[in-house]
Amino acid sequence: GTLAGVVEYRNVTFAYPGAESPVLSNISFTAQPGQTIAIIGSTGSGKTSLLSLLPRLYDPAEGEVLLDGVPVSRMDRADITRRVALVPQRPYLFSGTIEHNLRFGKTDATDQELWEALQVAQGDEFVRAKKNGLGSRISQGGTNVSGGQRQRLCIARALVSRPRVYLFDDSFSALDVATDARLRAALKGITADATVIIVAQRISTITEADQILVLDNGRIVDRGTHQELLETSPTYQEIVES
Ligand code: TTP
Ligand code: MG
Repeated sequence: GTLAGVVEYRNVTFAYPGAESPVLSNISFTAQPGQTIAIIGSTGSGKTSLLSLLPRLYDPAEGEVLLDGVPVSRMDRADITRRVALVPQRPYLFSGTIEHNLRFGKTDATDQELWEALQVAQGDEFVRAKKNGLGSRISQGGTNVSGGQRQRLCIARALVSRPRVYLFDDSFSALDVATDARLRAALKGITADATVIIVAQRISTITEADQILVLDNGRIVDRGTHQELLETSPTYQEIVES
């Protein structure tokens, strides 16, 4: 079959424009289709910055980010956007209907696809409860829905676009533990052959990840499964105990 959704960071070092010191140093990892890779680390450790390099919100100073073996620096952003969906840490909704927000990036999605995505994202109930359903209006910035609802709509939007690679930046932390667990269980089916990279705060969100990268001050200090890290990584143990 064709390779689709292989993500590779190769010795990536990155500093924000104008900044003196890098926020990411020598980052290397590979994520394969069918895998879930989790990134964990304290605030400011560089998790959001790391994700931002794949959709080319920024380009690294050194090293390469590759998608299916091709450096993303040689791909145009529209091509990357078709294959990679980023659910940002501060999910953004624009003024318009829920339907309009969900179809962003895949305008020809059917209503059934929208409802399926909402169901996986645990957002179907609150949308159905609204008088106008999918036609309900969202105000600029999504201020008329709660933080957790906004997150679920942004997750549903990513699902509607059917990417090869999903990037979830802390997308589950505004959800209660039970909703988080239901959402991830539903997500498993729909993302089974995609590549999933999850930034998380909560350990329970990532215990089943194929690989967990522990980020500290812009470096991957440890990597492994939950069980391996419990046995080998003092930094991970600290996070688990916190
Ligand atoms: P982040 O990559 O935002 O760190 P994080 O995502 O791990 O943190 P959190 O858990 O709070 O979400 O930031 C890493 C460093 O980069 C930090 O010193 C802030 C800096 N930074 C910028 O200078 N500009 C930016 O646009 C961002 C996102 C971060
Ligand atoms: Mg972040």
